Amino acid sequence: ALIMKPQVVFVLGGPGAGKGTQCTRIVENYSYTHLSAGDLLRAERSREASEFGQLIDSYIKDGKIVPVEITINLLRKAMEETMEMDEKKFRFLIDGFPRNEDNLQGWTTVMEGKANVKFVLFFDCTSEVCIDRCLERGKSSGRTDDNRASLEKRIQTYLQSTRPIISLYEKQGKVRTVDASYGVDEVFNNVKAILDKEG
Ligand code: UP5
Ligand code: MG
Repeated sequence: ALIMKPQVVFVLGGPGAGKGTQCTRIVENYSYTHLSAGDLLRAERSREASEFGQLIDSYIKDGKIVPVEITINLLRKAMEETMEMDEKKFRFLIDGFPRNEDNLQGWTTVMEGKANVKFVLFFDCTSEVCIDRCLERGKSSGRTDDNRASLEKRIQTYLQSTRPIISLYEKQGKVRTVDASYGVDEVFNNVKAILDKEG
């Protein structure tokens, strides 16, 4: 069978900006497969035989970014498995990645030429909105990083390491920004306008 080159949209934004929520909505309405780097890392953390469980656990609690060798392998495997099961599934939302220089370098090393990054979908809102949403979710999420101490570190990591990556793509004209501070439906309307225009 003819294997299509994966078409990728990177989905970025602060912790709790609504990346996962909006990706779910996109998948319901467009032919994309949602891969959350954070979800893949959490799944790997809980895999009994994983050699990285403890490392991932401590990085996530500390709001630090896991070494890319681990993340890129999880992403690559997930993309390959998706495309092996259904060759029509070659369009991916990669949610929460790349978050820093190390991530970007790892992506380039492993995926350059093998996948096409169409654009970055950037969910933009203030740190206050991010913190409020994560603390609210923390009442029931069971996530080890939805507490004030971890959140402060996640926000810092986002501002120091992830924003510069978004700026880098901005200079290449590759960022589509959505104001993420509105309600879920309103945000999704703006997402739709972008996807209807760009696929
Ligand atoms: N909510 C969503 N949209 C809303 C709206 N418009 N109005 C009101 N409420 C809204 O949403 C968060 C909460 O807000 C939910 O309760 C939702 O109902 C509500 P969600 O859609 O989950 O937001 P999201 O942006 O996905 O938030 P998340 O917490 O997942 O973002 P993070 O980027 O912090 O988390 P992620 O899982 O990507 O990463 C976690 C950690 O993993 C990182 O800190 C890092 O340690 C590690 N990691 C890596 O090391 N490398 C990676 O590549 C990826 C992750
Ligand atoms: Mg998420």
